[in-house]
Amino acid sequence: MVIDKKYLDPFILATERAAYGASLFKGKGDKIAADQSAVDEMRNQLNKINMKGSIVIGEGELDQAPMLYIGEKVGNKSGEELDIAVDPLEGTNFTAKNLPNALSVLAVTKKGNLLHAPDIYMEKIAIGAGFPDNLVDLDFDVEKNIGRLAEAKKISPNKVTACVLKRPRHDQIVNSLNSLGVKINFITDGDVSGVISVVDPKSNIDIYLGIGGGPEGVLAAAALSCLDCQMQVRLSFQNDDEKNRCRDMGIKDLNQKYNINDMVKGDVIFCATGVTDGDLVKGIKDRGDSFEAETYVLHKTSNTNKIIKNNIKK
Ligand code: VTB
Repeated sequence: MVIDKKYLDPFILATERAAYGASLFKGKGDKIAADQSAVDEMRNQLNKINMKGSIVIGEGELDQAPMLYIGEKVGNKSGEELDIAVDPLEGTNFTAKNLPNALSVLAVTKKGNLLHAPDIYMEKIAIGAGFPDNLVDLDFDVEKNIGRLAEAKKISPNKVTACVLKRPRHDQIVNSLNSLGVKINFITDGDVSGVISVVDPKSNIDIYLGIGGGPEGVLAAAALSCLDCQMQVRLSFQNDDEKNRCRDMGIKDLNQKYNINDMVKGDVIFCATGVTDGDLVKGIKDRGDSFEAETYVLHKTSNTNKIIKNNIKK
């Protein structure tokens, strides 16, 4: 089941507009206002699209988020039934402090084809394309994963580069990587682009490891599913309330490991527009009556994999 290519432009415009909305708050120290502006712009554009769309990953559940909440219907109620995962502003801190790598991100599948990930933490491991299946696994220790990856790449473990979100919860992973001599590229936020960096030839990153947001995990999986990469995740619970919420959502096995095909089925569109300049794409440039936006676009069935630069009327 293919998503018609005609959907590419209107979805690209949704992340372009959201990135523009967020960019108005660059460096202003107000991450909530930046996020709200991105949400408003994205929602406005999504509602113009000829589709029966459903937000499956969004700003939160209805009681926490009045807009782009999980379950919200978007689109003009004609056309294809689509499921949409959105992160209108991935990197609210980056935007508020005018730091690199803030993005506006979305992914689209046919109805029923995207994992409804709860907004809790998720363990993640990801590697690039062209490796034997199941080379790395969340149940292997760091030594084993790095050893198997190094062997497949025909390099020694101390030539491997890993990307890790800088958080105390990753101390043990970091100690293991240090003792193997692995080079670590720390990020302070933004693990959607962190995970995608395993496939970016400019980044030299071989593996992504660590715990980050669940919704961000599914968005990254949508991108990697277009690129033949490997990723495995598992929900990571902080308390019983989170476990109960997941049971209520219909998740039976709380310890399940999900591979890309368990998270994203069939055709998928992925768009990420830069808010601030970043590793993946450049940020929004204000040109007076218009703005310039750079977007990383993937569409599995049309083999679209490109960076698009557009000039858009404000
Ligand atoms: C994670 C990560 C995101 O925020 O959700 C992180 O996936 C929050 O983690 O990419 P902490 O609770 O440890 O701060 C991001 O970095 C940005 O939204």
